[in-house]
Amino acid sequence: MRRRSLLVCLVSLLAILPLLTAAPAFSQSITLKIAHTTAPTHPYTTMAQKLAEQVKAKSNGSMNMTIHPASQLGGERDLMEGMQVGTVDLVSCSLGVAASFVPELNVLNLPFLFKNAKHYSEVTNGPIGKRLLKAVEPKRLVGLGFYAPVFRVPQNNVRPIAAPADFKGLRLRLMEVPLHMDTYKALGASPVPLPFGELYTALQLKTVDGNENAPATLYSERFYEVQKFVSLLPVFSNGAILLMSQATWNKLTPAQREIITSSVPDALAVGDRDYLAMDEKGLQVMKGAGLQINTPSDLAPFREAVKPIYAKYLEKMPDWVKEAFQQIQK
Ligand code: EAX
Repeated sequence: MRRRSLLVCLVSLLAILPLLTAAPAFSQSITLKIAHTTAPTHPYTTMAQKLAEQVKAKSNGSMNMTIHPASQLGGERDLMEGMQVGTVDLVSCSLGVAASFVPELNVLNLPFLFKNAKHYSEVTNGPIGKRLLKAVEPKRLVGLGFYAPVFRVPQNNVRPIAAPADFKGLRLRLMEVPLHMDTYKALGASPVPLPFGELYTALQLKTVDGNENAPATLYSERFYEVQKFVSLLPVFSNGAILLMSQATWNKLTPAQREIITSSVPDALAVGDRDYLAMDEKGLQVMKGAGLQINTPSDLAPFREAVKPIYAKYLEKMPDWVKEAFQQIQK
């Protein structure tokens, strides 16, 4: 009798064990946090609003998202780490900072890589983009998509940039991204790495002479209020990646995952549309505010100056990324 009741206990214990050990699946209704560093008016926010709206509709209100802009939950580094430990569910992050966690993404950060917005979208929405999204998984992240087919351009208080020599001695705020820092050093500037949330004050107090970002962001963050010159030199893609925490993903049911992934394309399309429109609007407003806007006529000397950056960063890459670079250059 004793042996029998022991056996029954053992069998029932084995039966419930998986339930005890599995990551607690989300209950019926869930609320996910999506975070980023830019203003509530920025395309990162309109993208997130579209995603939240679609997910809520497709889940009959059982899946909700709260949007946390303007570095409310921390800078991009904090947000990436937050996803890795599961305290932040989704993040819209610059490719620059994301590549500090997923080095393969740096192939998209190489200077003067993309010819235009269309080229960026074709590459990031194509086989190369799909493979790069898979490359984030070993870092406890889930890659949902790329967007923001716009470019980062320099802005400063000292002089217009028409040739590499014009960067000489310019203290430029950059993201804490080694590839970006090395590139602007190669162009002759003095890079100053600074979290995004501290930039407006640094420009106002003149602890830096300038910064670089998409016209949409130079506008949404009102940096133009404390700057004089914008030079339409597309040094870097200002591409962004939408990521989810793997810990969060693992808690979702297959149906909930499907609702998220099927809602992403429309949300990213809104992000692209608003970024391109706000880039235009931003340049108009900056012109209206008296900023001098110039377009360097010859990119060749700039390309020449940054050539060593390709060698330095590609040599560290796996072969498939080197091949992807060759593809992109075609
Ligand atoms: O991704 O830090 C930056 O300049 C980024 O553009 C910003 O965080 C948004």
